[in-house]
Amino acid sequence: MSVVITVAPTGPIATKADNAFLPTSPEEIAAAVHEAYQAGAAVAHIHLRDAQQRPTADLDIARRTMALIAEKCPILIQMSTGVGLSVSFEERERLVELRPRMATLNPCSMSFGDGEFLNPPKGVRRLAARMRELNVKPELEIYDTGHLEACMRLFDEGLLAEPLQFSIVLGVRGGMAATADNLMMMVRRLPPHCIWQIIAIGKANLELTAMGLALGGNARAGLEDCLYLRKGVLAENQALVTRAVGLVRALDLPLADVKAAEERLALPKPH
Ligand code: KMH
Ligand code: ZN
Repeated sequence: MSVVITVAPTGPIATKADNAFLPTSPEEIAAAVHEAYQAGAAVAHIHLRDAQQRPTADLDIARRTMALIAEKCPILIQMSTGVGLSVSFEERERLVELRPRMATLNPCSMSFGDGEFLNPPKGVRRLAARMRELNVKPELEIYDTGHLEACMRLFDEGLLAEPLQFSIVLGVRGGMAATADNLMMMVRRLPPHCIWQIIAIGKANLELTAMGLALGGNARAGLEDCLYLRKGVLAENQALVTRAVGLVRALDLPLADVKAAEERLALPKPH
């Protein structure tokens, strides 16, 4: 089975003051995604920023970013509905109306660093149902053990279709710590026949990405998760994707191109 590498070039938290390579405008994001595609990424996890670098769910910015990416390469677009801590759930959920092939679904509210990440149960159900109607594949972000059970309840209610696609997110302050133990525990708890990827935030990014790949997962790479290549060396998105692809090659695993990723992720056909 081939391995899917997703690039997450921007995220909701960092700014250019943290890392000058962070792409924030639609043009910069599209260029970074294109470079990541050339380095081997098959999926792009997209957060949007306004002209002041603030997270936004502005539909015009989203449309423009999606169009610029599509002009450059056929990478699969996974829109973040997490967007950023300052944006309301109602604004965030509207992004799926643009019908990206995939979008994130965050099942629970939680502390997120010094802020709050709000995903109210009614809103999550409404968004899951709408994604199913629109054929937008949810990527279920699991930051803690109970988030997995919350997803399984959505599945039992018919709001999610198999194969379920999980991201095991380790290292957010407010969620599970970035440890090998936590990764092993979560992998053991996953339901059969699901698809999963490792998202390792911060310093343990390299080791836990390697471990996730060795355990049979897909992986995410990019400045959303990790601003440094190593201590004191700021990263660029393409270098982080190249590093993840290097791990895939070192493990002698086949790397998924866009077509293989569509199959591996069992993406519904676009409308
Ligand atoms: N927006 C962050 C609080 C997602 O992309 O859906 C969490 C996040 C998840 O980045
Ligand atoms: Zn994100």
